[in-house]
Amino acid sequence: MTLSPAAELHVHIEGTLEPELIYELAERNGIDLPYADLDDLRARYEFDDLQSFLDLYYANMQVLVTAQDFTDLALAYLHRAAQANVVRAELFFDPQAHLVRGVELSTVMEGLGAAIKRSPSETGVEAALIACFLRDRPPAEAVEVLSELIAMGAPIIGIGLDSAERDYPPRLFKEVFDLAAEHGLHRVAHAGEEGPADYIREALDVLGVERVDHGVRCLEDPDLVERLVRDQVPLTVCPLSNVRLKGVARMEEHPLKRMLELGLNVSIHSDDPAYFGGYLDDNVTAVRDALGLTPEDLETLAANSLASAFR
Ligand code: ES4
Ligand code: ZN
Repeated sequence: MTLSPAAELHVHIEGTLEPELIYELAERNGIDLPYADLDDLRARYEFDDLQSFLDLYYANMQVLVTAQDFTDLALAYLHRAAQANVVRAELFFDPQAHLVRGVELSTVMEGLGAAIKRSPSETGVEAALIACFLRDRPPAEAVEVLSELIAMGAPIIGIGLDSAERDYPPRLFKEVFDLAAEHGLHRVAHAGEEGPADYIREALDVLGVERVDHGVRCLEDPDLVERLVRDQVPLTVCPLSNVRLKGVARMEEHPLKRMLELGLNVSIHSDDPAYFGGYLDDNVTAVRDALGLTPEDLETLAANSLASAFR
């Protein structure tokens, strides 16, 4: 099936690290992996919730060491995205997750910067970078890291907020979002994935975000839904992620169709495709089959993604 052209607006580049590439990079960098073999690693891709996934996601990043590693990771993803008819990809990355391991910001930016530069000619996908800050790290550290990114002229179009959501309300990160705004950077945040609907409202009101990543728990708050519909706030929904992290019990119960019917500005994305069982096309076919989405629904979802892109 050929899908309509779409924009991938919610993908963590570190979450595109496939088990095979983990082994390849470990070998290249002389790193001993704590797994018996590739199958042992693959068997660990079963999660109970967001935190159980994040534990493996952060552990596997240890194989990313050189600028070349980051370039290879991003280009491998962009080639795969092209197969799903992605024409524009706005890639999240987690600078703090690399800094805490002793990998310099300049290494990360050199590697990812080279990939987005080469992508149009090598993969046909136009790519951009969004630096995400970890809500389970100190807010002051986020300000420090964004200041460094700005000072070095890093090729980022915006900032986001990710990692463990519960008990880390968006308002804690007002300062870094204000700094981003002062520098003309776009702003997005994960909210309403595991956290309450109120975090979505806070992300809009306190952080000034232009898109909400996930946002599915808005459905618990009718007044918020009304506002999101009225303002057509983009919600970047990741169906396979929601099922694999057990926010939604089965794909048949995913609220995406209901969200479309309510008039919310939703689009489909892949989050951490190497961990959650598939890329953008896999997400689209999974929800289509489980929820009986029509060709018109799919067209609306793809059009929403393109309209919500920062370009
Ligand atoms: C993430 Cl699924 C998800 N949620 C929050 N933070 C993340 N970082 C990478 N994947
Ligand atoms: Zn995400």
